[in-house]
Amino acid sequence: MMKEFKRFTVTSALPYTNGPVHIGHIAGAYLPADIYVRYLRSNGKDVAFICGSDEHGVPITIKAQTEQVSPQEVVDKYHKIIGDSFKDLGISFDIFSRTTNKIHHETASAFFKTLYDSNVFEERETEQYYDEQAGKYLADRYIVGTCPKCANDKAYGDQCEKCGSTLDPTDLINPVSAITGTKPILRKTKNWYLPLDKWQEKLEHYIESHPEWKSNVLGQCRSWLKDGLQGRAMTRDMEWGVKVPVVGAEGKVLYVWFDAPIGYISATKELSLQNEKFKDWEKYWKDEETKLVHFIGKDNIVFHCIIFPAMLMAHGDYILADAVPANEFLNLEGDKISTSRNWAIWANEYVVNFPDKQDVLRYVLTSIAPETKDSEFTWKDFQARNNNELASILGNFVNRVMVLTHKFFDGKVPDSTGCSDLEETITQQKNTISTSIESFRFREAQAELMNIARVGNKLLTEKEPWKTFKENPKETGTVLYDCLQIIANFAILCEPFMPFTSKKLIKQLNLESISWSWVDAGRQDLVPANHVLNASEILFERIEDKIIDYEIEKLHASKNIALNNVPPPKEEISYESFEKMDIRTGVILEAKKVEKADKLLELKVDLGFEIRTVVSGIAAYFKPEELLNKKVSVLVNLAPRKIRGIESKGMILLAENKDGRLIFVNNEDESSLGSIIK
Ligand code: B3M
Ligand code: ZN
Repeated sequence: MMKEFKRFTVTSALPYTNGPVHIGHIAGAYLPADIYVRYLRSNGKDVAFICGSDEHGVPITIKAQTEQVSPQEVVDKYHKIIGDSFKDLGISFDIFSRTTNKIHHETASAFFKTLYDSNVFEERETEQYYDEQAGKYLADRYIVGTCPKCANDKAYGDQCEKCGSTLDPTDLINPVSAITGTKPILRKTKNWYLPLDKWQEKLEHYIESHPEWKSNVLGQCRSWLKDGLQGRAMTRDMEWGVKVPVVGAEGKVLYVWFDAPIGYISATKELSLQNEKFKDWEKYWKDEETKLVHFIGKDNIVFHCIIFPAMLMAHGDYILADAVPANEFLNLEGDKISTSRNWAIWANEYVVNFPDKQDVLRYVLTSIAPETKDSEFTWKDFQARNNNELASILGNFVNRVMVLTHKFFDGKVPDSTGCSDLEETITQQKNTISTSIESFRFREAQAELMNIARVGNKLLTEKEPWKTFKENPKETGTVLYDCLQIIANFAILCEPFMPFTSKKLIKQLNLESISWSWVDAGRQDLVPANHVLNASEILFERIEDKIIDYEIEKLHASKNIALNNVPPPKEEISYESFEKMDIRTGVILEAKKVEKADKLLELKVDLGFEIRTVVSGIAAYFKPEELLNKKVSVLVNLAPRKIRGIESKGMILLAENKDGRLIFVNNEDESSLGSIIK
C-alpha cells in the first residue's frame, strides 16, 4: 500500500519545442503520468500535475536555423502544437507552461545566483570548439562527431543517442560543426561548473534509499556513480536562453539542462498565481510530506536522478523526487522512431486523422507501454486491439446490456438488487488496479481493468438473459441489473486510462449529474433500480483494413521524403490561390553585390515589358558574373519591399537542392528533383 503522503507533485518531462510530439513521447512520459494523476485525483488526493515547453538549448536554435526563422518563432509555433496535442489526447496537466516565460527566467536566474553566491560553482577556463565561419562556440548539439564509446558517427557534443553516453564535445572523434559543416578550432572560454563529485556520496545514499525504483533507472544511476561523477558546465556560450546572472558572463546563458528542470518549479509558481487551489506553491516543492514524481523517458534519467537532485541539494530547502518511473523507448513498425527520418506517428496528426479515437490510442499505448524494455507499436496491432479488445470485449458487452435493457425493460434499470458476489469481485479487481498504478505498472493495471468487462461478458454468456425473459423476467432483470452495475464500475475505474470512454458510459447511463470517485467502485448499487437510461451508442467502431493500410503506406512515403532529404509538401492550396501569383520569365541583365550585406545581390531583370530591380539573398551561392544572361522565373506581383534602401520589386525563383544550395532548374540536373522552388 501507498506510504501516506499529504500531497503529490507529478511532473512530465518538458518537451523540446523543436517539433511536434510523437507516440513515443506520449507513451513514455505523458500518458502514464496522466493515468497516475487521474487515479490520484479520483482518490481525492491533493496533486499538482506540472508540465511545459522546454524552449531553450541548441535543439531550438538548430531548428530555427533550418526553418530560417527566429528561435522565438520556433518555440511559439511548437508550444501551441504540442499543447494542443496534449489537450486533444486528454493529458490533464494543471499547467502547461513554457521556459521562455518571465517567471521562469527569474526563477532559474535566482536559482543559479543562489548557488553562485554560496560558491557552489567552479569557474573554469577551458578550450571549447569554435566555428570560425559562424563565429560561434559549438555547444551540445551544435557539434557532431563519432562517439568514442560506440562509434556512432552522429553523436552530439553532449550525448550519444545511440548508446546513451553523456559526452563532452572534446570527447568526440572527428568533430564537425553542425552549423557550417566545417572543422572547428579550439578556443578559450570561461564557464561555471557544477562539481558533481562533491555530491557523489549524498547521491549514492539518495539512490540507494530507493531500492523500489525500476531496475532500468537504478541501473543507469549506479553505472554513473560507479564511474565517478565529474564536474559539468552549467553555462554555455550562446545567445538563446536564460542569461547567466553574474558580471563577466556576457554572451553566456544557462545550460538548458540547468534551466529546464527548474522549469517544473517555475511552472508550479505560475500555477499558484492562476489557481487558488495551488496558492501555496512551496508546499509542492519543499514539504517532506509531498511526494515528487518525475515521469520521463530513459534518455533523461541522469538529468533527473543525478544532476537535478545535486542542484536541489546544493540549493537546499527542496525535496527530492521520491520516484522517477522512466520508460524505455517505443519503436515503430520494426524500426526506431526517428524525427530526422520522419519515422513517427505525430500526435497532432493522429488526432486529426482519428478524431474521437483518443482513447483507442491511449489504450493501445498503455497496452504496449515500454515499462521494462523497449516495445513496439504497429498499425496492425493497433487495429487488432481496437477490434478484438475494445470493440469486441468492452464495446460489445456494453452494447448488449444497453440494448437488452431497452428491449425488455423500456430502458429502465430493472427492479432488483442483483446477485451477491459482484461487490467482492469488483472490489478485488479495483484493489489490483490500485496497487498496479501505485507501482507504476500501468500495463498490468489496464489489463485488470479489461477483466472487469470480461466478468460482464461471462455473466451474459452464462445466464443468457435474452432467453430467460419469457419464463423468468425477474432473472433477466437481476442479470441486467448486475451488468449495468458492472458498466458503472467500469466507468469509474477506466477514467484514468480512457477518460473519454468513461464520460460516454456515464452519459449512456444518464448519470452525468453524479460525480463518482474511486471509493465508489465496488458498489453494487451505483445505478439505482428504475433509473431511466439514455439511448445506447456504439463505443468503439471497428477499424477497417483499408484505413490501416493507408496509414502504413503514408508512413513509408513520409520516410522516403525524409531519406531523399526533401521537405514534405506544404499544406494544400486552392487553384484560386495559385492563380493569384503572377510568374513570368525574365533574363538577368546585371548583378552586383549590395554594400555591407554579405548575402545580398542587386539584380536587374528584363521581363520583356519592363526591367525590374530585384534584391535577392543569393550572394553566398553565386558570383555576380555567373548570373549574367541567366534565364529565370520571376514572381512579379509580390509586394515591393525596401531592402537596404533599395526597392526590390518581385522575386526570382530558384530551387534549393538537397545540400541547401540554390540552383537554376534545368533539364539535366536530376539531383534537383523534389527541390522547393523559392
Ligand atoms: N526537453 C529532453 C526531451 O525532450 C528535455 C526534457 C527536459 S525535462 C526537464 O527529451
Ligand atoms: Zn555512443
